[in-house]
Amino acid sequence: MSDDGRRAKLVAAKEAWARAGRLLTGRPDPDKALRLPPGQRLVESWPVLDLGVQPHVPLADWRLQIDGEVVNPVTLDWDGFRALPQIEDMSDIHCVTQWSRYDNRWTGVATSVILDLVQPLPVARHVILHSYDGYTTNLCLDHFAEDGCLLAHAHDGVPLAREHGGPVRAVIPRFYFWKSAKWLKRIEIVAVDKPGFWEVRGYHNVGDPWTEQRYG
Ligand SMILES: Nc1nc2c(c(=O)[nH]1)N[C@H]1C(S)=C(S)[C@@H](COP(=O)(O)O)O[C@H]1N2
Ligand SMILES: [Mo]
Repeated sequence: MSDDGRRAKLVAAKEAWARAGRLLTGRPDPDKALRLPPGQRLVESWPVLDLGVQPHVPLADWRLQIDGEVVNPVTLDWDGFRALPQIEDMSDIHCVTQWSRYDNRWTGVATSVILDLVQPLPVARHVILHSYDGYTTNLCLDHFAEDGCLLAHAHDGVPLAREHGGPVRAVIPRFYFWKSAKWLKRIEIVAVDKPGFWEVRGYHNVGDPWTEQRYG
């Protein structure tokens, strides 16, 4: 099947889930509720989810553009990105397709460092993440700036594999994992919200796993 065909099939299947409200359980599991959000199950493996294409971006060609409602728009190349202060953070993954994966150790640049660099204007309220595969997803600027959010280039101490979004992906642990854009290309800071790829296809605009904001 062609890439376009695969993508269309995958998108249609997930849109049907949203229409049917599948996986909504409405109640947390009392034994696991402290760490496992309602309706989720723990996995040891690390599933790969994409739109049927995994872009290959050589480090020499990789750029990250941060622009929009900011004082100082910036385009980083690989050396510029790696020269920024690096942190490590451990967090859990919760995917809307029901799997959760604990204790992911991410290395990269805190989103707060990126925001300090570009200085959002007072009108800035939302962030649109754009990826090399054409994917987009949207977040509140305040949520994007939270502790634990980073632009990651390594996972458990090894460079992030292409299938998981390398060279660099967003990691936004507080929300379902579709908000964590892989193959990150551009961070657009905006005044007016704009729903992204899954958000316009029946998925929730915010995506908090603890209140099961799967569809909306
Ligand atoms: N660029 C891009 N980012 C993406 C996606 C995608 O298709 N393209 N899928 C999202 C979804 S639905 C999930 S669950 C996670 C999956 O990340 P993983 O493949 O590393 O588990 O990436 C998210 N980020
Ligand atoms: Mo997902």
